[in-house]
Amino acid sequence: MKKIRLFFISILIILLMTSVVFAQSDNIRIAMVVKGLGNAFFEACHKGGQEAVEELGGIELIFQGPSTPTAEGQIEIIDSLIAQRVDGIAISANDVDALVPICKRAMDMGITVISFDSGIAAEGRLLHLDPSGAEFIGRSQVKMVADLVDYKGQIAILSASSQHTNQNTWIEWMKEELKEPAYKDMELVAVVYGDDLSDKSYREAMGLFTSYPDLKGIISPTTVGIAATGKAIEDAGKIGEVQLTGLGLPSEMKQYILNGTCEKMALWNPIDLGYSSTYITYKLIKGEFKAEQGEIFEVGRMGQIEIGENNVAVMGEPFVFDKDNIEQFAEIY
Ligand code: RAM
Repeated sequence: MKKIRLFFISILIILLMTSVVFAQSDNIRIAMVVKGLGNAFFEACHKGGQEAVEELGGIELIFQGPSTPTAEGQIEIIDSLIAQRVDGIAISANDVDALVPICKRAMDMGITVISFDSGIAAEGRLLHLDPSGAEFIGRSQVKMVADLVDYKGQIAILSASSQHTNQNTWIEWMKEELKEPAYKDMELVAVVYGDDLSDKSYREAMGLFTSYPDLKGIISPTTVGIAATGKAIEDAGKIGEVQLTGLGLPSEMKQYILNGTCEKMALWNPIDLGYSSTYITYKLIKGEFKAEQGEIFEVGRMGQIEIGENNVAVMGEPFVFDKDNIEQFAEIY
């Protein structure tokens, strides 16, 4: 009797285990790999990814990132995602080249890889999704700071890491824009890197005040950097003396916009960015999108997106935030 019971229990366990395996294999597994954990910008991307999952169904979304934004940390994560045989990876990369070999390996294993936000070189991904045109972002950041400093004096850039593809591309365009005659009385005195870590960014901002006592403005094209710089300006008693602009999350910048530390700044909607990245990865896995230059695809609630040169797809123009609209946007992201 005992033996029969044991037999049935074992059969039950086996059945349960296989149903777990089957249940798992039904879902398409997509990993969103971000620059680093603890960055509210990427938490908003994650939220958008979950919205795509709810809409499309049958997806398990894995959200991962290293504790500090390094390429090494992301390589380790992708290595383990390959071992887990996920179906797709959407990555915001910490380095344009360093991630190419591991992403190539993932693609060789049949995993669909795209980059979003911060890209990897074309050989390492099927396509890259940019939230907004790089040239437009770079040039408009300079226009904003120029407006705030009356087109005169020293300015500096406080970026994320020196390896971050998105910030580096924007900075190249900022330098291009600064060549225009309108900026002849402005001087870019430094580009410093806070590595998308709050404390390092804060220290770099304080360092700028010491090294350049006449500094008039800072562009920080990173949500982590701009919030830390806002705090540094406040703590150093430099509100109104050093102007701040860049790319910031309304929820993190509200106080600095309202108290005049940062009169205006820009950003796109990170929820939409995460939604679109997950949506596109899913459709590529399903074979419904091909990732070919010139292809126009329907990305759910976002409408049509076209794949351009180098297989880069660009979403829309960023929003500009100031005292008039910051409170409304701070509620959303
Ligand atoms: C930070 C990250 C991200 C960038 C935003 C603007 O959160 O560096 O990659 O897109 O800022």
